[in-house]
Amino acid sequence: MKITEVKFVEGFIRMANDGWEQGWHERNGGNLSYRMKDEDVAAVKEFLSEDGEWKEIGTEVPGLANEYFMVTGSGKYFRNVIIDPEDSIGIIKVDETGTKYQIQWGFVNGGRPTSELPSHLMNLEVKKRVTNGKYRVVYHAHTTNTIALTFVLPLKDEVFTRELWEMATECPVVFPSGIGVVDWMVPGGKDIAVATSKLMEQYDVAIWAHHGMFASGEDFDLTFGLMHTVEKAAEILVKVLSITPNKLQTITPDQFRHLANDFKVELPEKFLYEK
Ligand code: 2HA
Ligand code: ZN
Repeated sequence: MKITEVKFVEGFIRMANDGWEQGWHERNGGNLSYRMKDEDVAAVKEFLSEDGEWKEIGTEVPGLANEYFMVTGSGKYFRNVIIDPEDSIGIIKVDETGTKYQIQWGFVNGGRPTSELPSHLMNLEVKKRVTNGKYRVVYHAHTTNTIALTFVLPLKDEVFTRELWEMATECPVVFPSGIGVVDWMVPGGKDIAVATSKLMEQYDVAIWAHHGMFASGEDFDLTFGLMHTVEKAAEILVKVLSITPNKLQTITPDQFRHLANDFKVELPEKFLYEK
């Protein structure tokens, strides 16, 4: 069996390619990470090597000590993942202190994990804790319409959540806890990782102003679907705002409360403010 035939590897590659086909990954834009299950590690054990150097993550993730992750590579193109996975993606292990990682598979041409590794691992650590280990995927993409909105909407969680909820009835059901927004920051380091992972304590989605989006979920389908739903809502809002700054009608706070009741989701009142 080839490693690319193992189910989680297939799922990872398919998700990367789906993102590319959406137009969210110009050049080397975006990155993807997956916290592997014990059975995933067992399924690829024969392909893993423990000879690699231990390198600094650039932050501390003690809650992920000794865990394995599949991640996209720094400077690698999502467009190439499907044709050359061994070059574009890799498997890393985090050490027992949660400060170092070792490449155990992939990145065959001297590559290394995504420049956003601190954000990915800190988000995965928070999500592992707050979901009791359920969430395993963190996805970052340069979603066109969501980025466009960061130039015209106030950079506030309440505003992005409410405006995007109004764009499609399914939205509050798909992301009932809402969306967090990070002001413009330098990407690739610990500071933006700390800011994003703080938002991930309560949200499954975080928007980076003038940059892109982070989404997290249980598996590849749910995480891709979440990113897709938010970006679709953003596309509708861009179209609406392009027609007129004033909506003639929309979904009202009371209608959201009614929906929450029937669909058995909890919608925080902070998003249902009167305008
Ligand atoms: O180039 O998207 O945020 C990868 C990125 C950095
Ligand atoms: Zn980016």
